[in-house]
Amino acid sequence: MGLSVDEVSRYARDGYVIPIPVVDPHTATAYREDFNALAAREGREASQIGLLDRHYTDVFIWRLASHEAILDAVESLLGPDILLLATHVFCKYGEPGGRKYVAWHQDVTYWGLEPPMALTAWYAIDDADTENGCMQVIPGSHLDGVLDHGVSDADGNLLSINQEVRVSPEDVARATDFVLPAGHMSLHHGQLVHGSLPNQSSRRRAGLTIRYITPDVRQAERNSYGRGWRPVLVRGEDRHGHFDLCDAPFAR
Ligand SMILES: O=C(O)CCC(=O)C(=O)O
Repeated sequence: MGLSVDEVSRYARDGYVIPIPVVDPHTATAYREDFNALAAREGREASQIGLLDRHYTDVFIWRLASHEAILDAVESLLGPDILLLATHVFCKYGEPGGRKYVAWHQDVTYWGLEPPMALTAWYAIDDADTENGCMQVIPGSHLDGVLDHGVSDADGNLLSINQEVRVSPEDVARATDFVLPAGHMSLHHGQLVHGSLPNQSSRRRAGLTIRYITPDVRQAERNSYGRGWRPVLVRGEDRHGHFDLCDAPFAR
């Protein structure tokens, strides 16, 4: 089932939709156990922000990135032709007094895409709330276009090149917390300004970000990882051929 008309118009106005149920609690627990096993194999340091594009190797990440409930909601916003651009785990372990955070930023700024358009699904592996550092967004900021980013001057920014966009105190005051029970997701526009504060609880807060684009978007420059994207067609058709697509890594 896709999004309601009301959700689609809220996305156009605010730049996000939340909460969207994806799987039942039993399945959410199974996905969390899959993540626990992956994190145990990779170690704490790598699991924070180092698990990039693991849908190619870890079947549970592929299952989520190609999940029909997620794609139905994404289709309501992007239309029938959908490319899976990337997946990336953002995991902040519970450490009261910890400093790992995500500075205010827009997703598309350093992705080298033209037009700079993308959509992120943030799937809650663990419950995410204010205390454990859930994502925060500035509603409507996607309407301001692509913004200049600088370098963060605080320690602990988990972003790849320590980027940060300046946000006024008024905007910070009206930021919205993305509180999500495990098994649910939010969707946000690639130009929405968002970030997250340190996890001040003793509970882990892990989320899987899943990035989608439409096939008319092309790679104009390298991304912040110094390379081009290798998307997977997850729904519909690619009539543009802008990317060297990867095959689906696992059967669906
Ligand atoms: O999980 C977070 O705290 C931030 C996620 C994020 O920045 C993103 O989706 O780009």
